[in-house]
Amino acid sequence: MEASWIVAMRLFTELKEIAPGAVLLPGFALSAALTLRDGIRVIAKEAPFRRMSTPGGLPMSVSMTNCGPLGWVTDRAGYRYSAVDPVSGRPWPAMPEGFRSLAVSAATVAGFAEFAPDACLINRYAPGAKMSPHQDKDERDMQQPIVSVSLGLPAVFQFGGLTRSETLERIPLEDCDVVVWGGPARLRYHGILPLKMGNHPVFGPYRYNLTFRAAA
Ligand code: MD6
Ligand code: FE
Repeated sequence: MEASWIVAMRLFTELKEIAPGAVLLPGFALSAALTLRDGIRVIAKEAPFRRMSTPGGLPMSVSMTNCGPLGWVTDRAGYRYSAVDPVSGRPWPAMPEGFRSLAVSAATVAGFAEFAPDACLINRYAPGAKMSPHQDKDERDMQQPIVSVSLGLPAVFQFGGLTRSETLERIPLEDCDVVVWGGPARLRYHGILPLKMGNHPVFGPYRYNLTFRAAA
């Protein structure tokens, strides 16, 4: 991205530091919301949302699909990235250019100019769905950040330390908020509290979360 464009983007972007290496960009995805909704619809036709099982065999409460060269999957064999959708046996749908450019812009304003995502996990939360605290450590290059886009219903993000025992801070995430995290924050524990019921004018009774990663 051109240097003058990055300077201009920084001027107009609200940036809140959550922790060293982790920033919240409130409303950063607002201008892309309809593009993202339409993209999710197309992707879900090809690779439907499904509740995957943890290695322990329990179904996750969050429904998931992926787009891009690699997709995050879990089953009895463990957590990993796969180039094919295990349901269809075909490659994951391509990552729409509007998805990729949003993620790269967010990473760039947050100070990670070299972000090159090859995976986009799409999480869908219905009321009651949650994500227990975990670390994201299935990616090969821990120097690259993760870009996380929240869409639809609001949620409470839990944000901890580098060990499971540290207390979790609660950060409210609204529709179109983007969180970028990397560097010293990359391996912090985090989760999502059970989603409250609601209805969003664009996304209906769900919260969607797109997490972009450089997995390979
Ligand atoms: C979610 N997000 O927001 C779940 N992981 O629904 C994550 O697990 C996550 O938001 C790594 C980095 C950012 C995230
Ligand atoms: Fe995560």
